[in-house]
Amino acid sequence: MKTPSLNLIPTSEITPQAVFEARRDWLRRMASGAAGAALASWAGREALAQGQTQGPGKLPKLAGAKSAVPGAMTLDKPSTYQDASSYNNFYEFGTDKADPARAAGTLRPRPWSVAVEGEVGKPGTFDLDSLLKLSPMEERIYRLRCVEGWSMVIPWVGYSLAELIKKVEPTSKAKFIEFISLADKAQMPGVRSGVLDWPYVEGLRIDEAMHPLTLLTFGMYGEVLPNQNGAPVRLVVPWKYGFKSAKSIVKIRFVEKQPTSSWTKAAQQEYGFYSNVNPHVDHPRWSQATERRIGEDGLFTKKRPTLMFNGYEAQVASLYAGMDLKRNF
Ligand SMILES: Nc1nc2c(c(=O)[nH]1)N[C@H]1C(S)=C(S)[C@@H](COP(=O)(O)O)O[C@H]1N2
Ligand SMILES: [Mo]
Repeated sequence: MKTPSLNLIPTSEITPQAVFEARRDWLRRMASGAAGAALASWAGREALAQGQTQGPGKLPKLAGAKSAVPGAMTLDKPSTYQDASSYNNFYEFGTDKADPARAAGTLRPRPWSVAVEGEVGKPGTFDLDSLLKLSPMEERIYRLRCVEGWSMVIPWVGYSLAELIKKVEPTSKAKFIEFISLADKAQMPGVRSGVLDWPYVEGLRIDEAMHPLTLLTFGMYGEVLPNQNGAPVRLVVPWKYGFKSAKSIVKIRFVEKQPTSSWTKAAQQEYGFYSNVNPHVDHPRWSQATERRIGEDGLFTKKRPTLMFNGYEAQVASLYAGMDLKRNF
């Protein structure tokens, strides 16, 4: 099998169509090579959708794409690839929504590895290829709801983080997991600024991390992640505000004590540890009752009501039984 030659050419120097073709080709080669078993179901779905899949910038048709996880799909119309890859939060590349798409071409998503350490029986470093092969890929159409009040619907590709967690055998002391993003000034111009305490750190309770909806994510719209969306591997935790979904992860640390995230460090009263999407708990400076769906903007477009747990209440509410979600915001 040939080594995937992903992103050898800077994205800025080739047309989006060429990028798309290169990624499609990469996927095809992955599916037929050593990683075939791992990617078979992903490629199968891609084949199912063939003839309907449109390139970046077009609405993908996802008929036939099903996730094995109950409740993982939303019936909402997916956002366009163009919106999902050009309106981003990735402070390592600047604080403006347009910055990541413009600046993230300097991120090198290969070679890449993720260190797993702390309270586990089998710590170690996983290179990207071994992570890709760890479990079959699934497509999951999740809403992503930002704390700032906008949302998108994105067909992500990955597998439940639980698959990796089981492999490394957490000890009885592993109560929380910390997710640490790359912080490399050479690749990420925003890391030179003091806007956040780098590296970007997020955390989940172990049962939240083990929940089947929590997706270790490698792709979107049937392709590998574009740099600005957190290449080559990120988290997507669909019932929490977007910032809980750490991008470009290099370290996963199992710990006994609740970690402090970069956002909590930046403003403790505004960003709590749980950060579950909750229309009844306002951000100190704005309401969280409604949201603006990116791509539906217009002067007279009505905002959408924000749903409890971002619409995943049936799947995740039991994780918080008996907890005061106003206090544990
Ligand atoms: N490393 C890192 N991860 C991050 C962020 C960031 O700035 N740095 N922003 C978060 C926020 S606030 C949101 S809303 C989502 C945005 O993901 P998207 O750009 O793929 O929509 O990524 C999250 N993950
Ligand atoms: Mo966000």
